[in-house]
Amino acid sequence: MRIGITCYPTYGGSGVVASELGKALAQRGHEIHFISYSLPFRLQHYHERIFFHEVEMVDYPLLEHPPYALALAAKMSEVGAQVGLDCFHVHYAMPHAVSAFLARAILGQGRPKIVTTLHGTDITLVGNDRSLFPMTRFALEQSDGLTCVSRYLQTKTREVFDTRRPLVVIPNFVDTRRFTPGGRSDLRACMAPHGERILVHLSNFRTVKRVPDTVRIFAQVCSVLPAKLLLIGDGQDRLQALHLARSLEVEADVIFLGKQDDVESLLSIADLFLLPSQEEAFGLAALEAMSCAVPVIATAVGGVPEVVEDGKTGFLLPPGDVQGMARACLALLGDESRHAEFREAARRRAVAHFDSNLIVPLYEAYYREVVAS
Ligand code: GMT
Repeated sequence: MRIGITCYPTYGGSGVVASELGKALAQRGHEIHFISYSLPFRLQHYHERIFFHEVEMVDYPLLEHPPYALALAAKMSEVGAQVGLDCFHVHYAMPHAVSAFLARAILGQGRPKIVTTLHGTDITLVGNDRSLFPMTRFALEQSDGLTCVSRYLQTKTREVFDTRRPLVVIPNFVDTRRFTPGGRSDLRACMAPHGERILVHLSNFRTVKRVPDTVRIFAQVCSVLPAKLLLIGDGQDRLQALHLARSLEVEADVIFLGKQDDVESLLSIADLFLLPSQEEAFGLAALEAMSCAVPVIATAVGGVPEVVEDGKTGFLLPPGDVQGMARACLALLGDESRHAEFREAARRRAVAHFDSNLIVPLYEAYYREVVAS
């Protein structure tokens, strides 16, 4: 098939899913056309059968806010006509599903079909905003196929939009051959030169991730045993996390790595992964950590319990329960055999339920169904 994929190319789960899906589909022989305002960050290298079409924004003084949704629609229709796409697969409803609707209207042939994948905040925050609500609902109704990344998000979307449209759950996935246990010893020695335990957090540092809680949890762990905290990513709450690390006197042990491409190398040297989010439709970073045999200490919110099994592959606590999460970290770090059990269970779960070879064929089958409909 020829598939046009649109996503936010920035550091975020939906862009990661779109990029990894595009790469996996290309490997399976499909022709993939990314249509986005810049190259998604996990697509920096050349991949056979993957093409990139940049959405160019008009720069004119009258247009104080460049019309991204329209520029995207124009580019989507151009690519659709040029290569004869079977399907537009848009990640994140707003405004991508609206742009796809416009592009198809411009092409005027009822093709390409539109598949929209919902990732979380497109429904829970953006789509739920009063001003955008009717537009989001319209876009969902005009899509030929709708998928979401967890059962939680399926229920939430039905609740918020009161829609009866079929909404298929296709969970996020991980390449378990790339995200593997047993990290590089040189990297471990560089991050934790005295054999300290390594805790990792990876996100876009938005408020919903509660990054300051990550630092608070770490400070409690650090007061009991030597440890390092690796913070991967960047965003609005980075400075707050930095100041907090300073005031809790753990700054020397918190390593702000910023945005990183090769997250598998960093995750695979970790002892624990921390995800204390306020809300999380899935928790892709937690799954990637599990694939590297890293147990997850997280909050029991949204779709996280569908990924992390409480008491088996990690521990789930209420949002804001910093003490509880710190205790959970110490319970595992202080008991070697239990930690090893959790490590194995985490890896097993990622391989058995979320491997890309299991999930990508679900997308392929869904495209075929939508294109044939
Ligand atoms: O988590 C973010 O802030 C980024 C956001 C996105 O759309 O890029 O992530 C959402 O999609 C990810 C991939 O499906 C999910 O793993 C995240 O749980 C979800 N984030 C939230 O629901 C807050």
